[in-house]
Amino acid sequence: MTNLGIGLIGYAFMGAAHSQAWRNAPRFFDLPLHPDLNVLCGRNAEAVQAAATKLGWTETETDWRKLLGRDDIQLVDVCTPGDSHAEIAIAALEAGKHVLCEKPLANTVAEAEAMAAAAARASARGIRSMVGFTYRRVPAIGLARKLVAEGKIGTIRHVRAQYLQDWIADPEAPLSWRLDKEKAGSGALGDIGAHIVDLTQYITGDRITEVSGQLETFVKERPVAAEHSGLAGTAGAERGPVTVDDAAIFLARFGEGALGVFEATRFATGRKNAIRIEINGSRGSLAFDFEDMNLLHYYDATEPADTAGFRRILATEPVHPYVAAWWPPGHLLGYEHGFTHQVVDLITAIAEGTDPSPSFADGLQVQRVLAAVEDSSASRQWQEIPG
Ligand code: SOE
Repeated sequence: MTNLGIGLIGYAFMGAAHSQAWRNAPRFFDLPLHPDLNVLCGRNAEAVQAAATKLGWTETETDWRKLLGRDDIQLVDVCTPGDSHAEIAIAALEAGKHVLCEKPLANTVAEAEAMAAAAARASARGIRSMVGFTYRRVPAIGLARKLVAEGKIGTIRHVRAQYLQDWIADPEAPLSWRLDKEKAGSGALGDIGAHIVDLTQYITGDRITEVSGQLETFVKERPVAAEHSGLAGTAGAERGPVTVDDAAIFLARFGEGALGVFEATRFATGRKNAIRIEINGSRGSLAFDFEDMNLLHYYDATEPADTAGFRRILATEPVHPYVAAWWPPGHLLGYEHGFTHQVVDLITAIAEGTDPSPSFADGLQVQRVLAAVEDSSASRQWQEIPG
């Protein structure tokens, strides 16, 4: 078996999740290439070394350009804030490295366009790229997509999607990079709204064509973080402005005629990581909530009225996507498994010489939807999604 040298940039929340995925993938899946956790990269030498020791990386670098110059790195995994995605990913692709880039693909449509163009050029040279819309790899989501593709719910009429968190509902929760437009591009819209845009399009196999949205920033100023990592931080004495949206809502039209209602917020008190998707079709419905992520609810409208009702499918059978590699039926998967499935699919595509999905072009299309929601909120007009 050939080895695939991995270089990961970033070691906070996403860096840890990706590290676990690279480590676990060959332990549970039969892979055509073996990922080697060669280099962890971050700017602070001491902190990156501590993270490397904890997360299982062999060496460290403090300059991502040096990482790109190394012969023992064939794949660069970008887990930095959005403001550096384009520069790093494009340079990595040009250096002949495969790239996995965290979502949203970029902070602006222009950056995402440049990344998609670089990915297309690299693909012609056999270099692969993927954007990390991890939730696609939840088995129940894969099952939902399959049922839609098989026509089990017929023609889709309604798409209802919410991504609900509450980690900044407290007005004294400190500023993190996720609340800084320069770093993150947008707030709830890009951080979590991007996931439900991708997921609903993935499940339905359809695309959003127009949107009408509203954004709101409820808490306009917060304590500057004395320390911050992942979603947690401690408040310092100074205060600073929140420059992104706290919540985003939008209506959408899909290409094949469905109507969509979307909501992304970090102020849904009591909702920790609820990704709720309900799809109603002419022959039935599907419903999913990530807070109960092993379940898919399926309603078959063709069943006799006296026994029809939502069926609760536990997507933990070996026939469900990815499940056979893990535990016996019913032994449940969690948040981290999606990251492992993501790298399994990426490694497989690299070995097979095919472009994995979601591609940078898919990431660009999501970026266009996000930008259209922002434009709509500013103009108070419906906005079409170009392309
Ligand atoms: C924070 O809102 C966050 O970590 C997102 O950035 C991730 O994409 C999501 O998976 C969980 O929540």
